[in-house]
Amino acid sequence: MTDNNVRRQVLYSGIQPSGRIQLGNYIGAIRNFVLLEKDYDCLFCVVDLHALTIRNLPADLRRQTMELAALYIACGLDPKQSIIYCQSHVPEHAELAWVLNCYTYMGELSRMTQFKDKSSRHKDNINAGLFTYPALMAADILLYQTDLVPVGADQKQHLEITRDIALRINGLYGDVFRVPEPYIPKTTAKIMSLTEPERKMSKSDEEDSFVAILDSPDVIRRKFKRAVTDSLADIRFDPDNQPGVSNLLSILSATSGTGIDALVDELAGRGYGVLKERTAEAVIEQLKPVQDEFARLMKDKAYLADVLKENAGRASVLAQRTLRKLYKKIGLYQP
Ligand code: ATP
Ligand code: LTN
Repeated sequence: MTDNNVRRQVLYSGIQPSGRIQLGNYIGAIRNFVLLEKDYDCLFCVVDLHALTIRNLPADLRRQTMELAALYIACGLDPKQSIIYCQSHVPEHAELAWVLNCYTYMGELSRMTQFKDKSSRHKDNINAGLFTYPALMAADILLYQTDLVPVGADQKQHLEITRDIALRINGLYGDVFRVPEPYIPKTTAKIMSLTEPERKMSKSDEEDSFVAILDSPDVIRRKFKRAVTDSLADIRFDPDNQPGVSNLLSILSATSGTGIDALVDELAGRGYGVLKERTAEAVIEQLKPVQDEFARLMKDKAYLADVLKENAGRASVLAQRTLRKLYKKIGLYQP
């Protein structure tokens, strides 16, 4: 964090180590973190406690946690400047989440689309953590007096409930929390599944539905070749009627930097095969430097462990300030 006296704005975001990081996470979230890093005091969290809301094998969860930390750095984030850390290493997250749970209503939580979506996909494991997930997410954000939260469009509702909880507590006890603003990119906020383009791309879905950031070029080509399109044989950007083709155009535009209208003009009259090939190649090229840097970092686990340890310490100092202030305000006796 900066040394001068002017308070820089705080930016916070998190990703779950619940699977292999996919293209939507990259385009909708991580890529923007890198652009914002220089203008804010940033914290980027591996939200491993959130990942417990879905069943993982312990060995997978451990590996994915390390991989996500490495991926943040491989994508260009600087762990000396920004605080890149793991949620479970900073116990204040769980402590604040408990308090926020007591200021969050069942009615609010039951309106969350992520809860409805995940509980319908994991019917055998509709646990209380899945239900109260937004209170833990609010704790992540509010602990650091966050100003800005860059996320994909799917997280908008969770940001709204975070703001509501902050305003509720501030209303009752005076200014405890800064009320955060979402930062949701307009054009690429939602990358859709390759096999069910009406649904968002998600790392916990079946393998062919998403492109993992670490997929090899051959796998990426194969996944795009199999991507669901339609029978209209017309390359147009029309997400309602041609969701598959429109999603490919969004991905191609996001990775090549060419606007969607220019791509539609250029590809008019050509087959879907060409669109798929072009998209696959643009994605491969964009991911190559990230993959190379990731491979290098994963060879140095001691470095990654040091980064996580040191940064958890930096985060904890900040988190304790907010927690102490809140405990006092709400009447928890503090000797
Ligand atoms: P899971 O399937 O485990 O819920 P996920 O792939 O949805 O995972 P998260 O860890 O929930 O990923 O999200 C990390 C970040 O990536 C969030 O900011 C989220 O908004 C963003 N994100 C996730 N999926 C997409 C997507 N398809 N398009 C754009 N942004 C996305
Ligand atoms: N809920 C988010 C992940 C997440 C998060 C956060 C994002 C947990 N805590 C704090 C931003 C800020 C998700 O499922 N994508």
